[in-house]
Amino acid sequence: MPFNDLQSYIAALEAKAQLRRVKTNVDPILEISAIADRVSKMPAAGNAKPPATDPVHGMRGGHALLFESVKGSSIPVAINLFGSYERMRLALGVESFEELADRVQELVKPQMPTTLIEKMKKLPQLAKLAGYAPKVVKRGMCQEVTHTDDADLLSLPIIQCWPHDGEPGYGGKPTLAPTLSKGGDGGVGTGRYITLAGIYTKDAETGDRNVGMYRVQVYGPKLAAMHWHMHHDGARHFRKYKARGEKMPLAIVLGGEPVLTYAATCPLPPDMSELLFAGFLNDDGIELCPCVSIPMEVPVNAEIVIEGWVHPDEMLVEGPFGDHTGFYSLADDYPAFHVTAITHRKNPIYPTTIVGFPPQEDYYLGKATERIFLPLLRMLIPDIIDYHLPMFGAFHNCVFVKIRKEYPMQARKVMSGIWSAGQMMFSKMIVVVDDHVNVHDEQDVLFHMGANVDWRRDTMIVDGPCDILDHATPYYGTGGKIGIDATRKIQGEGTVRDWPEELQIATDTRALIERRWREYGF
Ligand SMILES: Cc1cc2nc3c(=O)[nH]c(=O)nc-3n(C[C@H](O)[C@H](O)[C@H](O)COP(=O)(O)O)c2cc1C
Ligand SMILES: [Mn+2]
Repeated sequence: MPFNDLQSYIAALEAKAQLRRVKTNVDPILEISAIADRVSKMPAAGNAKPPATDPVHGMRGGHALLFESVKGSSIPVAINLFGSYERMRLALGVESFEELADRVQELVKPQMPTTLIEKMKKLPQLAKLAGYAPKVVKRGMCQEVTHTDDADLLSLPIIQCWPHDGEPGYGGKPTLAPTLSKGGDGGVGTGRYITLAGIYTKDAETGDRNVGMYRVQVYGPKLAAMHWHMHHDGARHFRKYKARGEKMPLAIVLGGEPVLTYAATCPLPPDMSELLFAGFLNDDGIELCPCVSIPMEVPVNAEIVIEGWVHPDEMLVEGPFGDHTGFYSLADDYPAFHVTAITHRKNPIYPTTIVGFPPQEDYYLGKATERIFLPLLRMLIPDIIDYHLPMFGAFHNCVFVKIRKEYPMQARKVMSGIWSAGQMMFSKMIVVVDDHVNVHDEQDVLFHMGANVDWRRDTMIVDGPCDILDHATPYYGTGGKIGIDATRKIQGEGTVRDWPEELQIATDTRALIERRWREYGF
């Protein structure tokens, strides 16, 4: 069973020797992130085996860390909480991600009950689905302590991750956006970012909720900037409020059920609720309570909630920020967020993360998604047997796909499918291999790519939307992507000479040497 709140999850990590407490006083500016970066590259705590889907890199991630004494704040900081396979599985309450993939598969099975008996059999399952919806109650633990007028972002132990984070003028962008009202908090960003929060918004028309993990740059006690990418749902919600000329209520949620943190990173379709999905992962609906200063509901079991408004026409220069690409994403204009309240439970813990050169904690969040969303990807593109996002492909930079090829140019059809499948559209390089290749073995994929590809005939370069964090694209958010067909070529795929067989030891010889192996005296 997953956990009800962050602190019971942390207690479980400790019980399983997955957590290190750090009592030494540390600086939230650069020091915590440098420690976390080093630890995330160490061997994984515990002695679990690497999963078959990540045989080489599966055993990294060190320990989760709890910094008990942080300069400038009375609140402890937790980091690398999800930063290994074992911790990620524990957070989701499963032995393997495949368990959840199977449950997702069950959910998306296109079989409708036809007979009355079948319908009745399905009923409990449907009733259960309704039980996954969030439930609103009056008040929550997350509101044990409430600050409104005295709310102060700077009282939280918000970290600075990388040296140039928030540096005015770095990368050539002006410090102040022209639309910023210069009163109040000043308008110059700090290098401190909230990095592991769920951003709660509602659709202005339909009231549909969205939860997305977007970084938040701190500007002052009550001012911050919201960095949602234009392709993400937070930005979509904001555009609607802006079109109506209305301000947008928004809550930044830290902690709560660990499945919530994961759900906030999930590439769900635009109108599918992350809260419903978290309820599904949790096997029970998430309890919410009304915020104290805005029309929004937040998880009762959260550690800390920051409430406020995003005004439609007020922008701040957000960034630069050391990003998951391993490079700085440069400053740009993003909406300003005005804090109206900070609530928290008694004795909260502040969860955070850093991103950068892999592996980091986000790798394991991504790997959970790779596995759990395979049934959904296969529903869209049934040709796909399996896929793999290699650690050093840094998410969308590189995707390996395995298909059972049945007709010419099928690999290209699959590439086009991936480039139109939700956030998979950002895939910058897709390598398609045949079904006898182990797609999780990067050497096997490299071997077949090297051997089977004619670079003129077997590649497809297209233009399209790209990750806005990609600094190599010629334009912001758009650029070129490559598909590489590393499958065996057949008639109808351009000029194909006689294609030879791949080497294989004869079955009877294999059996013979197996039998006689000890005789050879090795
Ligand atoms: C650690 C981490 C940090 C992230 N930071 C951002 C961010 O600053 N802005 C953003 O738009 N997406 C960010 N993402 C990716 C989104 O959370 C992810 O794409 C999610 O699916 C978006 O949800 P949405 O489709 O509801 O918008 C981050 C993901 C992780 C794991
Ligand atoms: Mn969403």
